[in-house]
Amino acid sequence: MPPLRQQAATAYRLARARYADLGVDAERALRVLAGIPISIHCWQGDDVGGFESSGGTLGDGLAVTGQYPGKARTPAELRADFEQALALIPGRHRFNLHASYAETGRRKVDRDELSVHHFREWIAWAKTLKIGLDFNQTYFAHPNVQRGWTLTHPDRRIRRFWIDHGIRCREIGAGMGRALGTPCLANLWIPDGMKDTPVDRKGPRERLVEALDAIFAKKLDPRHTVDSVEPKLFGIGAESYTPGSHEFYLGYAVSRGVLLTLDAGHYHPTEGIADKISSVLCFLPEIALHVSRGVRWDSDHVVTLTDDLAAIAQEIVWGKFLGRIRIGLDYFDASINRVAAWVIGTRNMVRALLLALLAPIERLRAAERAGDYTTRLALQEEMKTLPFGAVWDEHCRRQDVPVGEAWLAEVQRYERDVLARR
Ligand code: RNT
Ligand code: ZN
Repeated sequence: MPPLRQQAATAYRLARARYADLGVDAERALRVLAGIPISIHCWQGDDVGGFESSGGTLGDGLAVTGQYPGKARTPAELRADFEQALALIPGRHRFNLHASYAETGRRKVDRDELSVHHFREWIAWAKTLKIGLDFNQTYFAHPNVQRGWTLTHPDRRIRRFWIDHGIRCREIGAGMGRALGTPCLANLWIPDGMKDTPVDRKGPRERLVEALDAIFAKKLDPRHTVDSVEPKLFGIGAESYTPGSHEFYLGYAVSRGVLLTLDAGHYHPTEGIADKISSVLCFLPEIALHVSRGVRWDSDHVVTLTDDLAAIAQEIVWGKFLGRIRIGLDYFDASINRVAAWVIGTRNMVRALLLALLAPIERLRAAERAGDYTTRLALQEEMKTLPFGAVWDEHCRRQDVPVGEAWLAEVQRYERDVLARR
């Protein structure tokens, strides 16, 4: 048997011909795919821990479960782990930081005092890797999250603290984008909500509008940073009410000209985000995604190649929205090797995009336009057994990352040599 890489090249030649018969250009699909960046979240590497000296506990609507050994304890470890993951993922991607990953040395710097200076090591590292950075404001794991309130807190002083945090974070995003020459997405999600039925649903929302307007008051250069707001239907401890609901932020994003972040785990368990994409893009120039996998609730399981994921990728590709959607990931599993979690989830996101790129979409569209739903259904089902795997392997081969499951041995070696010694 020839080695795997050689087999892959042969299989690809056959697959390419098969796709060509259907009017699909596999070469073009690979070219497009190579240019799609995924914003990979830092927080899978250390269970959303961050590096603040205060070391607050997580909570505030977020929960990480599992005790797999070897999590990153320092920024240097997180960077090394991520580099290992990147070496196993085809394509050029981005790294998505949270404000709680600031490096402040021995000094305690509170969230309302952070500046781009505290991220200079991250920026220098991103520069050497030639990757872009994205950023998230951190409204959890802090003593000023009180009774589940941050930007909607009834106390003006607490609101002010968080508003200042938001302002600082936007400036940090701009600094990152300026330094790296690629606009940084500065995303905002707050955990605010109520466990039980509120009697005042309006007040917190009015306070939130005011707080957001204060945060976004200053216009920043979109070549450096763009803002986004992330709605959520519910959270742990906020089962009955969240002021920052989908309707709230959709209205806010449209009226204020900021992006909307659709997180796959933030809706009713049977409600997918794929169908929302073309709706919100009728009214917003750009959106962001937090691709995640909820299991019964917003559990943030590692992204797998599900029908939900395939549907998201189809909407992005078939809707010709690639230039208007910033694809990011959001999950955290501490029960498996964390480097593997990054690799599995990101490879699946890329795989789903490739599947969509390889669909005979012109024929499907023509059938649908003609009302020929028989052909549409027949093709949709035939698509599922086309030789997709051969094109995927070819992508990995060309991008110089392990083909097939060979990446797993690299992760196991890294676990033995590095993670197990922590
Ligand atoms: C929480 C949101 C948010 C966080 C990260 C850590 O439900 O999805 O995006 O997961 O910011
Ligand atoms: Zn999210």
